[in-house]
Amino acid sequence: MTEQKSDEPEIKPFAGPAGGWGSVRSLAEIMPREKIAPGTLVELGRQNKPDGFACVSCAWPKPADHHPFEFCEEGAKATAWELTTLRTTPDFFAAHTLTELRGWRDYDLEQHGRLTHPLRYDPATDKYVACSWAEAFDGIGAALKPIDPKAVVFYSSGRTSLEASYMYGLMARMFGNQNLPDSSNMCHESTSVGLKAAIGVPVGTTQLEDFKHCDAILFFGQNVGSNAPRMLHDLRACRKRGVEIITFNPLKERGLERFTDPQNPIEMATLAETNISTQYHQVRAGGDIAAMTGIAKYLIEWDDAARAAGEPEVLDHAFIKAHTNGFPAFAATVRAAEWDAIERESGLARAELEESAKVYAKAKAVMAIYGMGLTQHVKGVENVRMVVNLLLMRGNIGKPGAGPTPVRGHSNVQGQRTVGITEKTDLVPVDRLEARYGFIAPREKGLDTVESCRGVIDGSVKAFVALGGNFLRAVPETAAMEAAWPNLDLSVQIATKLNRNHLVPGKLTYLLPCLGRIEEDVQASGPQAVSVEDSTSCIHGSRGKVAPASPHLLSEPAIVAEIAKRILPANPRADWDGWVADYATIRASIAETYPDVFKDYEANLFKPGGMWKGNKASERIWLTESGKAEFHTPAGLSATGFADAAGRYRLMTLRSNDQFNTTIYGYHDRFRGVKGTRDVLFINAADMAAAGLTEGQIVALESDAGDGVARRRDGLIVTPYDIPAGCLGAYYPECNGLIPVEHHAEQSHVPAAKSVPVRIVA
Ligand SMILES: Nc1nc2c(c(=O)[nH]1)N[C@H]1C(S)=C(S)[C@@H](COP(=O)(O)OP(=O)(O)OC[C@H]3O[C@@H](n4cnc5c(=O)[nH]c(N)nc54)[C@H](O)[C@@H]3O)O[C@H]1N2
Ligand SMILES: Nc1nc2c(c(=O)[nH]1)N[C@H]1C(S)=C(S)[C@@H](COP(=O)(O)OP(=O)(O)OC[C@H]3O[C@@H](n4cnc5c(=O)[nH]c(N)nc54)[C@H](O)[C@@H]3O)O[C@H]1N2
Ligand SMILES: [Mo]
Repeated sequence: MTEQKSDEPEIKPFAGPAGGWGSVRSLAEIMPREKIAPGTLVELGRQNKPDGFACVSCAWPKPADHHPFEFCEEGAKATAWELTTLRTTPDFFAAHTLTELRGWRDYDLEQHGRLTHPLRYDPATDKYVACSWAEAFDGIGAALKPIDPKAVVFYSSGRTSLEASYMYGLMARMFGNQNLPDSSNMCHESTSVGLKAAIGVPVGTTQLEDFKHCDAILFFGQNVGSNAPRMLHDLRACRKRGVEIITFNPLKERGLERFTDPQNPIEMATLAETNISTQYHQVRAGGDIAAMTGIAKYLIEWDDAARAAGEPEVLDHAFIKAHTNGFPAFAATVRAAEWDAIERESGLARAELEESAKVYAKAKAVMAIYGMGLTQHVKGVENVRMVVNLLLMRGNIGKPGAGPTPVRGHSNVQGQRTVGITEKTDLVPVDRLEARYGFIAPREKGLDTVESCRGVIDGSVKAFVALGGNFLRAVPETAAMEAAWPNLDLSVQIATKLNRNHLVPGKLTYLLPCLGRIEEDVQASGPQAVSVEDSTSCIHGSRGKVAPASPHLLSEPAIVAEIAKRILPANPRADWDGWVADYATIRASIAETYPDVFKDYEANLFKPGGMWKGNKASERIWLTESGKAEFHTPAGLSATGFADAAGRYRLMTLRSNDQFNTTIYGYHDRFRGVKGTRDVLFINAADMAAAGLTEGQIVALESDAGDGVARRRDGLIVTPYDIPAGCLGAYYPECNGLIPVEHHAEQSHVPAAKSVPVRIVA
């Protein structure tokens, strides 16, 4: 098979709604491309249903009262991607060197289909060659054992089940480190850090039920139409009840504007649409702290006036007094903030913020929904804290219809943290692990994603094991990372499809193919189920029923167990083989380790709507040091972490509607009107004119981080777009090479992918 070329680029505005006939047509393109057998499509009907499988796409909750088809266009694409009948076999690798494959696009690599055999990289021929599982595991064991445990990284991506994650985290700790970075480190770690400090839980406080009780929603930096489309059902139901939805996003994202339910025959036939946002504010990238400060300023002003006039208060003083800390300092800073600075930093007019504040001030229950537009900034944690500040001002946490609602990414990314995938000691019950397994667990903080990157670049990391994901492509600083990777003594990649990371070998490299979640997983005790935790802390069982892509695949728990057996001393208390034989025994061990969270785990595995793990902040019990919810006073109004300067732009790296992270499904970002290419630079028309650029001109971006490192991305098509002045948009992961590894959220280390300092080179 030869590399496929993209269609002719075509960029023109898209007039349709999110969902609608466009999404049906999009699926009609995907299914034949993946060569899906028609019968296999019945699997879509089992998606996100009790006793079905949990969708491998996003982490949006799976309702108890499900729709007949509880999937969306994106979920269907993700399913098709895994069920494809295409295969990347040893013959494929015999025909292509890695040097050659490194010239291919991400799309073309994954488009060859599922990996079928365990592979070892052969430096002599520069090719992957098939090997036996025993050879791979023995090789990995022999390579890892002599390495200082502190120099080994165990990465995981958020798709991995609770069962495999628990085993993987335990294996790392028994081996001697907590170097357990995961995709969450690039994603909602700002949430985990920010919410934990503010309200004592690292997760959102709301559930699906809250959509039935809110009367306003604040919606920051999440592209629902592409990245969590099933939420559109909940938002649409809210709009039908008259709920106000106030959106802050630099881009006019179609899903936040209009939606036609592709599963509703009447809406489809009549082309009926629901307007989603009732207010749409095109905030500058990094301008949310300023925008929220403006809203808070109005609330305080109106509250002063109301109290002076003896009218009902605007702030919930009773709640603030009983439940919070730090309000006076916060209020003083908000009072002192200048409107000029608020308008400049947010890019929004004072009158717009007044409109938002009016809605917020009269709403009785408000949810604040947000995504990467808040977390991926240098001040990403401050963004999250500011959301909490706004909610606390009117008691909008811990009552029906109210609370912070971070929209998690990968389908089990939140769950991985729940069962021990973390570099932070205080997030794991080390005492209980030690008592149960009879070992001394490491207490020294492990490496997160940014620290792992530093370690690869400076050579202190010697071995890297990846349970899923595409680390090299997902992280910043692509050039330095790819240059340093070959110095690793060992690189192990456990994956379903070929990706860029697999093409950059270490001194010894194994590529191990595993089962996907949709496939039947049969072990000694029979067919197995796994489990995942959604964005609202509900845990769901998932049972794959499709025949595996190849007879040579092993499950993730089986692969982890075999590695563990090779690198750990025998320990009868950790029964790796027993766990693999029957995953219910892994769940029993999880429940013993986390008895509060996993009560009656096995009995509730397939409970409709999932088993809720509980949330103290939602009961207004604050597990913070002070025992109260904490206001946080932001140190400044900008979230970018760098100064504005002539010619310096804020680059947002974005997902298209036709990708899942580094997996590129196709070259059609329907909602943004881009077809046949991903080499696009979205720019404000006035900026374009001022810089003397013309539409369609090919330009480069260069890093403007001031750290003396040259970073450059060529070949971008200048595309005038409705985007705030001074901001640029381009696609992730193609532009990751422009992000310095040290450009990350200060407290959470999430790479600041939504405001990258760059300049345009014509
Ligand atoms: N189909 C599909 N689904 C996915 C994924 C996928 O790639 N494809 N990825 C999954 C994963 S892992 C994750 S984390 C989520 C990601 O889902 P999102 O959180 O939606 O992440 P992004 O697509 O990166 O874009 C975030 C949005 O933030 C806006 N934005 C950028 N900068 C700012 C800012 O400074 N302020 C504000 N207010 N907004 C800003 C952008 O315009 C964009 O609309 O989706 C998950 N679901
Ligand atoms: N510039 C920029 N960078 C970003 C972001 C951004 O918005 N901008 N977003 C960040 C975010 S939010 C995230 S979550 C990360 C994503 O980082 P990762 O989670 O590391 O990347 P993915 O692209 O989701 O991983 C895709 C690969 O996972 C493997 N895979 C798929 N399914 C399975 C499975 O069931 N088991 C196993 N073992 N492997 C499987 C396949 O081989 C596939 O190639 O990227 C981050 N990087
Ligand atoms: Mo993510």
